[in-house]
Amino acid sequence: ERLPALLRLMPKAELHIHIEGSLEPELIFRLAQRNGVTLPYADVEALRAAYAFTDLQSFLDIYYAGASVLLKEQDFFDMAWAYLEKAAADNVVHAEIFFDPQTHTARGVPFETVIKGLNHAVHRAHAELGVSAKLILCFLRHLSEEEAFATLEEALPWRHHFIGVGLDSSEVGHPPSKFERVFARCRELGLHIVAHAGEEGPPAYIVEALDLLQSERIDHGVRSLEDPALVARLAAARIPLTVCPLSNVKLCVFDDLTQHNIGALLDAGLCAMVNSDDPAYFGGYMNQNFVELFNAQPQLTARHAYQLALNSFEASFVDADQKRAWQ
Ligand code: ES4
Ligand code: ZN
Repeated sequence: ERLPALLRLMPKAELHIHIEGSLEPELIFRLAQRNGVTLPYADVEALRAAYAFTDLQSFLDIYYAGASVLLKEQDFFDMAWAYLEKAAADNVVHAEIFFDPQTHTARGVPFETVIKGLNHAVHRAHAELGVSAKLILCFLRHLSEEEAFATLEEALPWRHHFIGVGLDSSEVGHPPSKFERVFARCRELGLHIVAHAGEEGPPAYIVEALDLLQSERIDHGVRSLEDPALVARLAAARIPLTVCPLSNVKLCVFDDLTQHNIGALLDAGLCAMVNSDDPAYFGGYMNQNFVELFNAQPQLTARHAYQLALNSFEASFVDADQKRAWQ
Protein backbone atom coordinates (compact mmCIF):
# COMPACT_ATOMS: atom_id res chain seq x y z
CA GLU A 1 0.00 0.00 0.00
CA ARG A 2 1.31 3.45 -0.95
CA LEU A 3 1.43 6.37 1.51
CA PRO A 4 -1.12 4.68 3.81
CA ALA A 5 -0.44 6.75 6.92
CA LEU A 6 -0.44 10.08 5.05
CA LEU A 7 -3.61 9.29 3.09
CA ARG A 8 -5.53 7.98 6.07
CA LEU A 9 -4.38 10.42 8.74
CA MET A 10 -4.38 13.73 6.89
CA PRO A 11 -7.39 15.92 7.74
CA LYS A 12 -9.74 16.39 4.81
CA ALA A 13 -13.15 17.74 3.83
CA GLU A 14 -15.79 15.75 1.97
CA LEU A 15 -17.89 17.86 -0.42
CA HIS A 16 -19.64 15.26 -2.56
CA ILE A 17 -21.56 12.67 -0.55
CA HIS A 18 -25.23 11.78 -1.10
CA ILE A 19 -26.52 10.77 2.31
CA GLU A 20 -28.95 8.29 0.73
CA GLY A 21 -25.89 6.73 -0.93
CA SER A 22 -24.37 5.98 2.48
CA LEU A 23 -27.21 3.59 3.34
CA GLU A 24 -25.51 0.21 3.80
CA PRO A 25 -27.39 -2.99 2.89
CA GLU A 26 -27.44 -4.07 6.55
CA LEU A 27 -29.14 -0.81 7.58
CA ILE A 28 -31.55 -1.04 4.60
CA PHE A 29 -32.73 -4.43 5.89
CA ARG A 30 -32.87 -3.27 9.51
CA LEU A 31 -35.02 -0.26 8.56
CA ALA A 32 -37.21 -2.40 6.23
CA GLN A 33 -37.95 -4.70 9.17
CA ARG A 34 -38.48 -1.80 11.61
CA ASN A 35 -40.90 -0.07 9.19
CA GLY A 36 -42.67 -3.09 7.73
CA VAL A 37 -41.40 -2.37 4.22
CA THR A 38 -41.05 -5.35 1.84
CA LEU A 39 -37.96 -5.29 -0.37
CA PRO A 40 -37.66 -7.11 -3.71
CA TYR A 41 -34.46 -8.79 -2.39
CA ALA A 42 -34.34 -11.85 -0.11
CA ASP A 43 -31.43 -10.70 2.06
CA VAL A 44 -28.33 -8.50 2.35
CA GLU A 45 -26.31 -10.77 0.04
CA ALA A 46 -28.98 -10.69 -2.69
CA LEU A 47 -29.15 -6.90 -2.47
CA ARG A 48 -25.36 -6.53 -2.62
CA ALA A 49 -25.30 -8.89 -5.63
CA ALA A 50 -27.52 -6.38 -7.48
CA TYR A 51 -24.79 -3.72 -7.15
CA ALA A 52 -23.37 -4.41 -10.61
CA PHE A 53 -23.88 -1.16 -12.49
CA THR A 54 -23.36 -0.40 -16.17
CA ASP A 55 -24.07 3.32 -16.08
CA LEU A 56 -25.57 6.07 -13.88
CA GLN A 57 -29.21 5.07 -14.52
CA SER A 58 -28.65 1.41 -13.58
CA PHE A 59 -27.29 2.66 -10.24
CA LEU A 60 -30.03 5.24 -9.64
CA ASP A 61 -32.77 2.60 -10.03
CA ILE A 62 -31.31 0.60 -7.11
CA TYR A 63 -30.38 3.71 -5.09
CA TYR A 64 -34.00 4.95 -5.13
CA ALA A 65 -35.26 1.44 -4.22
CA GLY A 66 -32.87 1.37 -1.23
CA ALA A 67 -34.12 4.76 -0.03
CA SER A 68 -37.71 3.43 0.12
CA VAL A 69 -37.11 2.08 3.66
CA LEU A 70 -36.64 5.61 5.06
CA LEU A 71 -39.91 6.72 6.66
CA LYS A 72 -39.36 8.20 10.15
CA GLU A 73 -37.18 10.98 11.55
CA GLN A 74 -35.16 8.34 13.42
CA ASP A 75 -34.37 6.57 10.11
CA PHE A 76 -32.84 9.73 8.66
CA PHE A 77 -30.90 10.29 11.87
CA ASP A 78 -29.58 6.71 11.93
CA MET A 79 -28.45 6.93 8.28
CA ALA A 80 -26.65 10.25 8.71
CA TRP A 81 -25.09 9.27 12.05
CA ALA A 82 -23.65 6.08 10.55
CA TYR A 83 -22.06 8.15 7.75
CA LEU A 84 -20.68 10.77 10.13
CA GLU A 85 -19.05 8.10 12.33
CA LYS A 86 -17.35 6.65 9.23
CA ALA A 87 -16.30 10.12 8.10
CA ALA A 88 -14.74 10.86 11.50
CA ALA A 89 -12.85 7.54 11.37
CA ASP A 90 -11.39 8.64 7.98
CA ASN A 91 -10.25 12.00 9.43
CA VAL A 92 -12.94 13.91 7.54
CA VAL A 93 -13.20 17.00 9.72
CA HIS A 94 -15.80 18.78 7.57
CA ALA A 95 -18.59 17.37 5.35
CA GLU A 96 -21.06 19.10 3.03
CA ILE A 97 -23.79 16.49 2.65
CA PHE A 98 -26.30 16.22 -0.20
CA PHE A 99 -29.84 15.07 0.44
CA ASP A 100 -32.62 14.37 -2.07
CA PRO A 101 -35.92 15.48 -0.46
CA GLN A 102 -38.02 14.63 -3.54
CA THR A 103 -37.07 10.95 -3.21
CA HIS A 104 -38.90 11.01 0.13
CA THR A 105 -41.70 13.56 -0.29
CA ALA A 106 -42.84 11.65 -3.41
CA ARG A 107 -43.47 8.66 -1.07
CA GLY A 108 -45.46 10.78 1.39
CA VAL A 109 -42.61 11.42 3.85
CA PRO A 110 -42.89 15.05 5.01
CA PHE A 111 -39.94 17.36 4.24
CA GLU A 112 -39.88 18.15 7.96
CA THR A 113 -39.23 14.49 8.85
CA VAL A 114 -36.23 14.35 6.50
CA ILE A 115 -34.59 17.60 7.57
CA LYS A 116 -35.15 17.12 11.31
CA GLY A 117 -33.52 13.68 11.30
CA LEU A 118 -30.53 14.84 9.25
CA ASN A 119 -30.13 18.06 11.23
CA HIS A 120 -30.11 16.16 14.54
CA ALA A 121 -27.22 13.99 13.30
CA VAL A 122 -25.33 17.04 12.01
CA HIS A 123 -25.51 18.77 15.40
CA ARG A 124 -24.63 15.64 17.35
CA ALA A 125 -21.62 15.00 15.07
CA HIS A 126 -20.22 18.44 15.87
CA ALA A 127 -20.63 17.90 19.60
CA GLU A 128 -19.53 14.25 19.85
CA LEU A 129 -17.27 13.57 16.84
CA GLY A 130 -15.75 17.00 16.23
CA VAL A 131 -16.95 16.88 12.61
CA SER A 132 -18.50 20.04 11.21
CA ALA A 133 -21.24 19.08 8.79
CA LYS A 134 -23.60 21.09 6.58
CA LEU A 135 -26.52 20.06 4.36
CA ILE A 136 -27.05 20.80 0.65
CA LEU A 137 -30.53 20.22 -0.81
CA CYS A 138 -30.40 18.59 -4.25
CA PHE A 139 -33.11 18.87 -6.88
CA LEU A 140 -33.73 15.74 -8.96
CA ARG A 141 -33.08 16.76 -12.55
CA HIS A 142 -35.23 14.01 -14.08
CA LEU A 143 -38.24 15.79 -12.50
CA SER A 144 -39.64 19.13 -13.71
CA GLU A 145 -38.57 22.64 -12.79
CA GLU A 146 -42.09 23.13 -11.41
CA GLU A 147 -41.50 20.24 -8.98
CA ALA A 148 -38.15 21.77 -7.99
CA PHE A 149 -39.93 25.08 -7.23
CA ALA A 150 -42.51 23.21 -5.10
CA THR A 151 -39.67 21.51 -3.18
CA LEU A 152 -37.95 24.86 -2.59
CA GLU A 153 -41.24 26.22 -1.26
CA GLU A 154 -41.54 23.30 1.20
CA ALA A 155 -37.93 23.83 2.27
CA LEU A 156 -38.21 27.55 3.01
CA PRO A 157 -39.36 27.16 6.65
CA TRP A 158 -36.10 25.18 7.10
CA ARG A 159 -33.91 27.64 5.17
CA HIS A 160 -31.35 27.85 7.98
CA HIS A 161 -30.87 24.09 8.15
CA PHE A 162 -29.10 23.91 4.75
CA ILE A 163 -26.38 26.04 3.16
CA GLY A 164 -27.00 25.46 -0.52
CA VAL A 165 -28.70 23.64 -3.36
CA GLY A 166 -27.44 21.15 -5.94
CA LEU A 167 -28.64 19.25 -8.98
CA ASP A 168 -28.37 15.47 -9.24
CA SER A 169 -29.90 12.28 -10.72
CA SER A 170 -30.03 11.38 -14.45
CA GLU A 171 -27.74 13.84 -16.23
CA VAL A 172 -27.99 13.18 -19.97
CA GLY A 173 -31.16 14.75 -21.42
CA HIS A 174 -31.64 16.97 -18.36
CA PRO A 175 -29.23 19.89 -18.88
CA PRO A 176 -28.75 22.67 -16.31
CA SER A 177 -30.76 25.05 -18.55
CA LYS A 178 -33.92 23.18 -17.47
CA PHE A 179 -33.47 24.64 -13.94
CA GLU A 180 -32.24 28.17 -14.70
CA ARG A 181 -35.19 29.96 -13.01
CA VAL A 182 -35.29 27.91 -9.82
CA PHE A 183 -31.55 28.37 -9.28
CA ALA A 184 -31.94 32.14 -9.85
CA ARG A 185 -34.47 32.13 -7.00
CA CYS A 186 -32.08 30.11 -4.82
CA ARG A 187 -29.34 32.68 -5.43
CA GLU A 188 -31.73 35.46 -4.33
CA LEU A 189 -32.23 33.48 -1.12
CA GLY A 190 -28.47 33.56 -0.53
CA LEU A 191 -28.00 29.82 -0.98
CA HIS A 192 -24.76 28.35 -2.28
CA ILE A 193 -25.06 26.75 -5.72
CA VAL A 194 -23.52 23.49 -6.96
CA ALA A 195 -24.49 21.12 -9.77
CA HIS A 196 -23.52 17.70 -11.06
CA ALA A 197 -22.15 18.15 -14.58
CA GLY A 198 -19.71 16.38 -16.85
CA GLU A 199 -20.06 12.97 -15.17
CA GLU A 200 -21.84 11.29 -18.11
CA GLY A 201 -22.94 14.53 -19.77
CA PRO A 202 -20.80 16.59 -22.17
CA PRO A 203 -18.55 19.55 -21.29
CA ALA A 204 -21.33 21.83 -22.62
CA TYR A 205 -23.37 20.90 -19.51
CA ILE A 206 -20.52 22.18 -17.32
CA VAL A 207 -20.54 25.46 -19.26
CA GLU A 208 -24.33 25.70 -18.73
CA ALA A 209 -23.94 25.02 -14.99
CA LEU A 210 -21.48 27.92 -14.78
CA ASP A 211 -23.25 30.39 -17.11
CA LEU A 212 -26.92 29.65 -16.40
CA LEU A 213 -26.92 28.40 -12.78
CA GLN A 214 -23.80 30.28 -11.62
CA SER A 215 -22.64 27.08 -10.00
CA GLU A 216 -19.80 27.72 -7.52
CA ARG A 217 -18.48 24.15 -7.82
CA ILE A 218 -18.95 21.37 -10.36
CA ASP A 219 -19.78 17.90 -9.01
CA HIS A 220 -17.68 15.36 -10.97
CA GLY A 221 -16.67 17.49 -13.99
CA VAL A 222 -14.26 14.81 -15.17
CA ARG A 223 -15.30 15.31 -18.80
CA SER A 224 -14.04 18.93 -18.64
CA LEU A 225 -10.68 17.73 -20.05
CA GLU A 226 -12.38 17.23 -23.44
CA ASP A 227 -12.68 21.04 -23.76
CA PRO A 228 -9.37 22.96 -23.38
CA ALA A 229 -11.11 26.35 -23.27
CA LEU A 230 -13.27 25.11 -20.40
CA VAL A 231 -10.21 23.78 -18.53
CA ALA A 232 -8.59 27.23 -18.86
CA ARG A 233 -11.74 28.87 -17.52
CA LEU A 234 -12.08 26.45 -14.56
CA ALA A 235 -8.42 26.97 -13.68
CA ALA A 236 -8.55 30.78 -13.93
CA ALA A 237 -11.75 31.04 -11.86
CA ARG A 238 -10.63 28.29 -9.44
CA ILE A 239 -13.97 26.52 -9.87
CA PRO A 240 -13.61 23.33 -7.81
CA LEU A 241 -14.37 19.87 -9.22
CA THR A 242 -15.67 17.41 -6.61
CA VAL A 243 -14.25 14.22 -8.10
CA CYS A 244 -15.32 10.71 -7.01
CA PRO A 245 -12.83 8.05 -8.19
CA LEU A 246 -14.53 4.80 -7.08
CA SER A 247 -17.91 6.10 -8.27
CA ASN A 248 -16.54 6.80 -11.74
CA VAL A 249 -15.19 3.25 -12.04
CA LYS A 250 -18.37 1.59 -10.67
CA LEU A 251 -20.52 3.59 -13.14
CA CYS A 252 -18.15 2.84 -16.03
CA VAL A 253 -17.06 6.45 -16.62
CA PHE A 254 -13.48 5.03 -16.54
CA ASP A 255 -12.52 1.37 -17.14
CA ASP A 256 -10.51 1.20 -13.90
CA LEU A 257 -8.64 3.47 -11.46
CA THR A 258 -5.46 3.37 -13.56
CA GLN A 259 -7.46 5.23 -16.25
CA HIS A 260 -8.89 7.91 -13.93
CA ASN A 261 -7.95 11.49 -14.90
CA ILE A 262 -7.75 13.13 -11.45
CA GLY A 263 -3.94 13.41 -11.73
CA ALA A 264 -4.36 15.15 -15.09
CA LEU A 265 -6.95 17.50 -13.57
CA LEU A 266 -4.52 18.48 -10.80
CA ASP A 267 -1.64 18.83 -13.23
CA ALA A 268 -3.83 21.16 -15.35
CA GLY A 269 -4.05 23.42 -12.28
CA LEU A 270 -7.65 22.59 -11.41
CA CYS A 271 -9.00 22.60 -7.85
CA ALA A 272 -9.98 18.91 -7.77
CA MET A 273 -10.34 16.76 -4.69
CA VAL A 274 -11.40 13.22 -3.67
CA ASN A 275 -14.92 12.36 -2.50
CA SER A 276 -16.95 9.16 -2.00
CA ASP A 277 -20.28 10.09 -3.73
CA ASP A 278 -22.38 7.02 -2.71
CA PRO A 279 -19.98 5.04 -0.52
CA ALA A 280 -22.35 2.18 0.39
CA TYR A 281 -22.84 1.43 -3.31
CA PHE A 282 -19.44 2.19 -4.83
CA GLY A 283 -17.03 0.23 -2.64
CA GLY A 284 -15.90 2.58 0.06
CA TYR A 285 -15.72 5.78 2.02
CA MET A 286 -13.21 8.63 1.77
CA ASN A 287 -10.02 6.79 2.74
CA GLN A 288 -10.86 3.78 0.56
CA ASN A 289 -11.07 6.18 -2.39
CA PHE A 290 -7.66 7.69 -1.53
CA VAL A 291 -5.91 4.39 -0.89
CA GLU A 292 -7.21 2.59 -3.98
CA LEU A 293 -6.52 5.62 -6.20
CA PHE A 294 -2.92 5.99 -5.02
CA ASN A 295 -2.31 2.22 -5.29
CA ALA A 296 -3.54 2.27 -8.89
CA GLN A 297 -1.53 5.35 -9.89
CA PRO A 298 2.14 5.25 -8.79
CA GLN A 299 2.71 8.65 -10.46
CA LEU A 300 0.63 10.26 -7.68
CA THR A 301 2.91 11.52 -4.91
CA ALA A 302 2.67 12.85 -1.36
CA ARG A 303 2.55 16.31 -2.96
CA HIS A 304 -0.62 15.30 -4.86
CA ALA A 305 -2.16 13.92 -1.67
CA TYR A 306 -1.46 17.17 0.16
CA GLN A 307 -2.87 19.21 -2.75
CA LEU A 308 -6.08 17.12 -2.77
CA ALA A 309 -6.61 17.70 0.96
CA LEU A 310 -5.80 21.42 0.64
CA ASN A 311 -8.22 21.74 -2.30
CA SER A 312 -11.00 20.12 -0.26
CA PHE A 313 -10.75 22.91 2.33
CA GLU A 314 -10.32 25.68 -0.25
CA ALA A 315 -13.46 24.48 -2.08
CA SER A 316 -15.61 24.19 1.06
CA PHE A 317 -18.28 26.74 1.94
CA VAL A 318 -16.93 27.45 5.42
CA ASP A 319 -16.04 31.04 6.24
CA ALA A 320 -12.56 32.50 5.79
CA ASP A 321 -11.82 32.41 9.53
CA GLN A 322 -12.49 28.67 9.72
CA LYS A 323 -10.34 28.10 6.60
CA ARG A 324 -7.47 30.00 8.21
CA ALA A 325 -7.84 27.91 11.37
CA TRP A 326 -7.49 24.73 9.27
CA GLN A 327 -4.34 25.90 7.42
C1 ES4 B 1 -25.53 10.30 -7.94
CL1 ES4 B 1 -23.15 9.40 -8.85
C2 ES4 B 1 -24.58 10.35 -8.96
N1 ES4 B 1 -24.80 11.11 -10.05
C3 ES4 B 1 -25.93 11.79 -10.14
N2 ES4 B 1 -26.88 11.77 -9.21
C4 ES4 B 1 -26.68 11.03 -8.12
N3 ES4 B 1 -27.45 10.83 -7.03
C5 ES4 B 1 -26.80 9.99 -6.23
N4 ES4 B 1 -25.63 9.65 -6.77
ZN1 ZN C 1 -22.97 12.62 -6.90
